[in-house]
Amino acid sequence: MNVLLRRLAVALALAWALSACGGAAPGAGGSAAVPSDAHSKTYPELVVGFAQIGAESEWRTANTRSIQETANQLGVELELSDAQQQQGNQIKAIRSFIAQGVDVIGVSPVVETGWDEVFAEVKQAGIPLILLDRNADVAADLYSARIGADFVAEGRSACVELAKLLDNRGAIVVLEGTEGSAPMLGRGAGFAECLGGYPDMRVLERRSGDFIRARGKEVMAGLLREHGSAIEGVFAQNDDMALGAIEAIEEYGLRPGVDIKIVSVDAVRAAFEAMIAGKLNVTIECNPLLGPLFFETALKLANGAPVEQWIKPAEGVYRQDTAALELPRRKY
Ligand code: GYE
Repeated sequence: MNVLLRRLAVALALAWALSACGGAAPGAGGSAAVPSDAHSKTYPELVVGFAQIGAESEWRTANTRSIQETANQLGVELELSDAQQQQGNQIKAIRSFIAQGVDVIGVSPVVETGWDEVFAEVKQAGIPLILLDRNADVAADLYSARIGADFVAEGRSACVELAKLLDNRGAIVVLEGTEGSAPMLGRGAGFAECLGGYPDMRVLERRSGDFIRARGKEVMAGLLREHGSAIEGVFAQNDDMALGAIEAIEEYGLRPGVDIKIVSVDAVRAAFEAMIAGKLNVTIECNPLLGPLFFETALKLANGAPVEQWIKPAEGVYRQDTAALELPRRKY
């Protein structure tokens, strides 16, 4: 396709996609409104590089799918790299995107620290950088925008929900996500801060399950061996680890959701199924369907238009009482 035709195709596809999925885009009611002249604008032939973390959870696979599907809908060329949970691989991918001269770079930083040098290289190359989902601990002028959840608020909500389930008292274990990652740190901080208001709720142990179901099961089995039925509540920092913990609790001979209350984060379909079965009590939503917001922001940046520095998707809290009603509506 020649360049002009391709530009037109991208503009039309964008106009179509934004009108078709605008309502479905998380946070669509928020900050990332499309300029009213979007239909008449031409867009450059866009090449976007995205350095994904890996495929550690259902959340992550839904996130990757959303990015790929939106790129297809828009006819944008997407260079997608899978870092298999290694920061070094993400840094290599970003350097190769710079060498290729892509128009916009996106990354979901596996951990918060260690990004200054490579982000400065992106800036030096004059390429806009979007942090998708996870945050990085860098100066604000090293990236153009972050699109992702408020992890601290999610941790606070989890604490409030667990306190309600336990009548404000009880012994809890925390299954933490990847050590040093933004959601692990943020959810942990929000949970701990809120727990300060509940003097009769105490954390017995915090242990990492790396956001992986099998690790969640293994860690929970170990905690049960050590503490047995003294454990009254679990805060799993994602649904996959909660699902693993549910298996461990059943194998131990206790009833998940009844003998041990469980609150987790993400709101993937399997969490709704577990709530319907009475085995999971609450899930705090963290929306992975960030593809539309990501490309909308990438197109704005490629056109030199202003964007907000932190774009937050809209999210809710789901409990057992509405799980059956919600399940058919879930998109991930
Ligand atoms: O909660 C977890 C995934 O960064 C918000 O990463 C994301 C987290 C999500 O592995 O399931």
